[in-house]
Amino acid sequence: MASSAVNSAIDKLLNLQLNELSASSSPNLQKNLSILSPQQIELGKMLLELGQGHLFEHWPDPGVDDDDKRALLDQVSLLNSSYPGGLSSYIKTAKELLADSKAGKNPFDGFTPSVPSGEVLTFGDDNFVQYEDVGVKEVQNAAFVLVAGGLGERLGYQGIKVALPMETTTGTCFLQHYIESILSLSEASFKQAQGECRRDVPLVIMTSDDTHERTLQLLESNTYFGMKPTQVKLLKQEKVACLADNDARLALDPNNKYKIQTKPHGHGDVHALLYSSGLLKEWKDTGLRWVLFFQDTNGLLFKAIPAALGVSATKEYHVNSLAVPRKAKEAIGGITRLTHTDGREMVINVEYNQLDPLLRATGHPDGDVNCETGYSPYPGNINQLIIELGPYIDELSKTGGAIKEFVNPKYKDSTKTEFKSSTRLECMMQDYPKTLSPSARVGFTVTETWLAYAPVKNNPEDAAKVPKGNPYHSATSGEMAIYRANSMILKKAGVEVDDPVTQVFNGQEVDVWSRIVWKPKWAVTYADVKSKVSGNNSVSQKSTLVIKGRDIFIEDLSLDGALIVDSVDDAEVKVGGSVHNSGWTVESIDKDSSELPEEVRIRGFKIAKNEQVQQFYGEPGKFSLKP
Ligand code: UGB
Repeated sequence: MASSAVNSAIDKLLNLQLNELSASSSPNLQKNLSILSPQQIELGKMLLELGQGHLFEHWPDPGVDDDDKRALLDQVSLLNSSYPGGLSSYIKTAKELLADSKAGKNPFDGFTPSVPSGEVLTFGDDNFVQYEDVGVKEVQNAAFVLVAGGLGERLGYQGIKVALPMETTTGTCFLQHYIESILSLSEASFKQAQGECRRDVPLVIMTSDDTHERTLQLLESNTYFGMKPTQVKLLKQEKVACLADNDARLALDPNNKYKIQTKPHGHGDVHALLYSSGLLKEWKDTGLRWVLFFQDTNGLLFKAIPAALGVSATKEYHVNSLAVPRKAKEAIGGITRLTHTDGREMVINVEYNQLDPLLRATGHPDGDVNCETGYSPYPGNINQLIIELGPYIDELSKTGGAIKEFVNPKYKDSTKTEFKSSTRLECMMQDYPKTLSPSARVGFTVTETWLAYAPVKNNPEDAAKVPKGNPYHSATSGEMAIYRANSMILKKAGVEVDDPVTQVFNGQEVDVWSRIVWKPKWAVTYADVKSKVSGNNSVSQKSTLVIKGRDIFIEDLSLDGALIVDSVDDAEVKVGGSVHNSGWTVESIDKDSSELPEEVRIRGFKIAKNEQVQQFYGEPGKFSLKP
């Protein structure tokens, strides 16, 4: 009885919808109504209202490809629910942005750029050490968010980028290093804030269909690298519909006429995802104050995080972007003060492809060039944002996390009527401050590049073409940057570390420093390093020093070879004396050699382990290693 009532209601609905649709121009959809559910019919109607009738033009009679037709509408349902405001909002914005693009409208119309001022840090001075101290205390009140949905097309690596070894001396991958850094920082933070209850600092990873399964697998097969599984949340971003023309007609997949082609929407999705997940509110309720955003392949970043968080807390910044001196034309955005003719002002990232045209259009005929310092006057955005949670939630409650989008169609010719291939709307996480009120405290913190920024983004061929003097941003330079930073930090702490030698790998000239690597549990701040190094120490250029245990103290060590020391947390080990052996060497390899794994080929070198002193202290107690 009840079911026949439901059936007759559905029939009525179908008839009603059928009549509504007859007035429209999609006979093919109309004749297929009987194979669709009421929800699917609603979505079909919505598409017609949005001018998307072409999606049904090729639909055959019922009985042919019915599952495919339903699958298309299921995909529409997902595209509709995963975009703030749904597909109608997506198409409306797309039409506006495509019209602006066709008219050649400059997104910065009316704005004049100038160089902003921010907090400039010098590694190791008193100011830096103080900020680090404040920052470490704050870590207990922070949540970390890693955006890792990008496929890394520029790098061309087959795997996910967070699984790449950050350096090949120990083979530690980026994700392991990030997690261990967060765990060690929160341990240090807890120790400082004695008496307070201990929190598991949350980590969110934004993934996409391209990275989700493999990220989860990497975590699960490594027992979350020491984090509690409940501490880590994966939020998957969905792709957005591609646009075939200036009328924002959705593009069908060239290989499947029952599928809308989709592409990534950009890292800006992270804000809407965090908001809709409910996590922000949960964090606020447990007393958290900061959200730290970071990217997938920067092995140096955590060296700058404590000080930058200290700056946020001291200056009470609602938004703090980390920056480094930028070389003109380097593929990182420039942090810029934009002043509008109507008086509006903001400090915001201008993306690397937009900075040059903006400067040229506003009285700087040379565009994006270095100034007398040898760097662009605009600090380079490294997309590490520290956002204060309270004001962040207030803002997202208004916007739902939607970020100002842009579109970048490649036109067939100057009439700008047709695209070479479909396009889509995109958004960037650093554009979050664009909607903030002028009273919001938005600042930035500049640190030295060697300390904070060495991403792995470019494949060997493209890296070798980078203009001389500009950073390569490759797996080769990313690894060498770890050794350089650790060598520079030890030097600052009083260790005599030999100068580097210059070598060429995969067509890139790099400085090869001693291969010095330590686990975050040994040191997460400069103060930690200083407290663990004393006396007269020296490390030769050919040396490798790997410190894995927490309480390992280096005192009067002369190293010329390879030394690897590990210990359990309750063991205290003093390492000194003279270590001399043939060590581990950095050897050139052929990047086209099919016998070597891709992780090695993209670097152009491998580490040959010839001879070493290696000690593991597995029992609690006090020990001394003096070979
Ligand atoms: N990412 C996602 O999670 N989802 C996406 O849809 C896309 C990317 P890229 P890009 O610091 O070096 C940025 O591609 O976009 C993740 C800044 O815009 O590596 O060219 C992805 O997994 C630029 O201003 O970088 O440039 C990765 O973790 C500058 O700061 C991150 O987003 C530059 O990064 C960045 O994606 C930089």
